[in-house]
Amino acid sequence: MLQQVNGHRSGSDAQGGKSLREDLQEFLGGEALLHELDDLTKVNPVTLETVLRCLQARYAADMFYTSAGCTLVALNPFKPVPQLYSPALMREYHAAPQPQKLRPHIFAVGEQTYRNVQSLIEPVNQSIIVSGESGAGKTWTSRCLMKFYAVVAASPTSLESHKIAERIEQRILNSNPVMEAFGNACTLRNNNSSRFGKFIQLQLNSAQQMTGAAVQTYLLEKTRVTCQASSERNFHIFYQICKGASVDERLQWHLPEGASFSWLPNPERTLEEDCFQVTREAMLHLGIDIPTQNNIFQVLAGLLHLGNIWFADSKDEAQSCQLMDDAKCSIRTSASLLQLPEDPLLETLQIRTIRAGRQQQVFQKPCSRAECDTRRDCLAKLVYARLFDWLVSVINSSICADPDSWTTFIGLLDVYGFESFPNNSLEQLCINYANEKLQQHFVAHYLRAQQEEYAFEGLDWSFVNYQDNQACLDLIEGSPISICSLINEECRLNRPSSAAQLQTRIESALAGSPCLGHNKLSREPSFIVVHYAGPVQYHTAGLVEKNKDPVPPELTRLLQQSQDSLLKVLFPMDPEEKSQEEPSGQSRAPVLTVVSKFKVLSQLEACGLVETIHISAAGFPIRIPHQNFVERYELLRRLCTRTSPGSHSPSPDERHSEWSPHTKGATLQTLLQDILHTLPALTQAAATPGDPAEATPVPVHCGRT
Ligand code: AOV
Ligand code: MG
Repeated sequence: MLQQVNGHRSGSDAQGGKSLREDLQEFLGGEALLHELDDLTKVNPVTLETVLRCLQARYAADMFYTSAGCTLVALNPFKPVPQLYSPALMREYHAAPQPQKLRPHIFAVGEQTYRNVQSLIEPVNQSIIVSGESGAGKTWTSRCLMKFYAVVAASPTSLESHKIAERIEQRILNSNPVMEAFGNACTLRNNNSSRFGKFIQLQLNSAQQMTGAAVQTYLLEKTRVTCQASSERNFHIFYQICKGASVDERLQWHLPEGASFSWLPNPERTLEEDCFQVTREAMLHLGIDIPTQNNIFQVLAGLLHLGNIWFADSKDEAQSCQLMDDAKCSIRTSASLLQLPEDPLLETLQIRTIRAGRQQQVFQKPCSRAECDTRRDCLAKLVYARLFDWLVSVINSSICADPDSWTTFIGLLDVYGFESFPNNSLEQLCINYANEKLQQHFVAHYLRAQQEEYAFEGLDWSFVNYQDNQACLDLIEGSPISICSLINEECRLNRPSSAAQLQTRIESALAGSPCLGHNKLSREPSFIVVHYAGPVQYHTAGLVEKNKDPVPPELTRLLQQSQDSLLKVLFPMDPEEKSQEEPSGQSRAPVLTVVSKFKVLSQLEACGLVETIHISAAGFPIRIPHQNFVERYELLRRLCTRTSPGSHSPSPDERHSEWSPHTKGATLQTLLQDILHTLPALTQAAATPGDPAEATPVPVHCGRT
């Protein structure tokens, strides 16, 4: 361990002038073996170019995992590599005395995390954050980790509930196809792109067996239900129903073969028929019985028909917009599938109710065609978002453990990756903001904290510069003025303001931010945020309206009238129900055209990978809290004190100061050196135990954390 630290230090400090080729040839004996370099902290010098070349060589040699200090770099193979994920390999990593000494692999991270939970001193909850751009392989990786824990942390007992006896870990795995069917979609970047963030807590008992799990989701991109960018698709589940339903089900849900739905673009492609069965079986295993499933699919079919309702412009403002001829059948079918009365459904879409004056008098105003469309979309998004949340709660109740049955957990975080399209809106701002926060967490907890720790402990350390994204976060969320606060203020003021005005406000109020750019070439009102992963241009048109996410109360009231048993659960009767209860983030999805591909190079920059490698290579691999260190090595110290004649037994005060974390140069490294130096003496002491009162205390020190 100690040699490793020393080796890393000299490796990265010393020979900065040599080329990677020379250096690697020295290290490996030839360029041909570049791919053998499985730890990026061994690359010398560490630059974007050298790291990239090493990763490229490994990728070409089908080596998809590479260590980078405390992190693991996973490259997406974009092809099946089943041998890389076999249960036999999982067991190999699990059984290895030092899994980190095996080839870098997600299982090594999984196993180390699993061991960290049950550390020698006290159990500590652990979380694994999978980060990367959209399509990088985050969801795949977190699925792999779940499968890994299902094997290595399997509980010996079966559970008997929902009339299905099965292992809890199997049920936890079953949550994946269900959540992905309802929450993932095909985008320009990824055929199975997560359109929500997910944190799953795998709960372990004191024997480190998985007894249950809890899922938390973040900000589903519900706008996708009603609007998909060109070449993108709606959520998978809609296609699965349309392609996988049986003849009877088609009749029941009014989904004849070849029917076309405006909310279902690009239906040709993929094997959704098979997926439907997988989704249904997984739902069944989670306790969602066939009638409930059918109810869900019937409601979703109702939404698809709702999407085929179109209005014609009204010639007279005082008159409601009328339905287009071919939409009449759609509204009837939709009303019947959603078990809603047809006339009130149509009226709710056509007529706005306004309450005004002190008495809150009710006025009715016919909506314009655009307003009718917005209300129709709003209705669908409202139903889908509630259905998704309800599904998550059902999944949670199916996989949750008895609170007394678990003591620790391993958390897995899988969010949507960083996105930049030609036209970015509130959705991308939220997604990229989430990624910016994650990056800050990493910067704060690894890059910054570790270096500050070294400085605090008086180590000889030259600070490694890293890209701190605090300025970008200040721009987005800071106080008192930021992009979010300005958009929120516009929502609060509820005044008509144009996209150009919002752009001007943002640009003048936040002009001092180094992360705010302005694209002078763009004709559309927009602003640019220079994210850690690259600049993104956000269009201001519709931003405020999207952020408001207004849900007309009439829509909720209408859905409360449904006779459908699922909708009754999703929209319970509640006279107090407020109209503005929905979380913000709803919007018409931006019209996306071509996505610029990110290069591998920019991904490395985006991850702060090079800085991570620098700090890891030069840093210390093990950090133990002071108190834990004292407890763990106290025995060693006592043995040491026996070795030197003339020493005395230290008082508690003396003992504390000997172990003080604030001693200059107090590092684990020096401590271990001291211990190693005393080993011969220790052996001697063990052979001829002397009077502790005669021993001199060995000057050992320890790191604070
Ligand atoms: P993401 O989660 O990072 O994107 P995914 O995990 O969905 O990306 O991966 C995208 C696709 O790459 C998967 O559907 C697989 O086809 C393929 N893939 C990824 N990792 C592997 C692997 N280890 N082996 C084989 N194929 C793989 V996003 O959810 O878009 O941010 O919002
Ligand atoms: Mg994903």
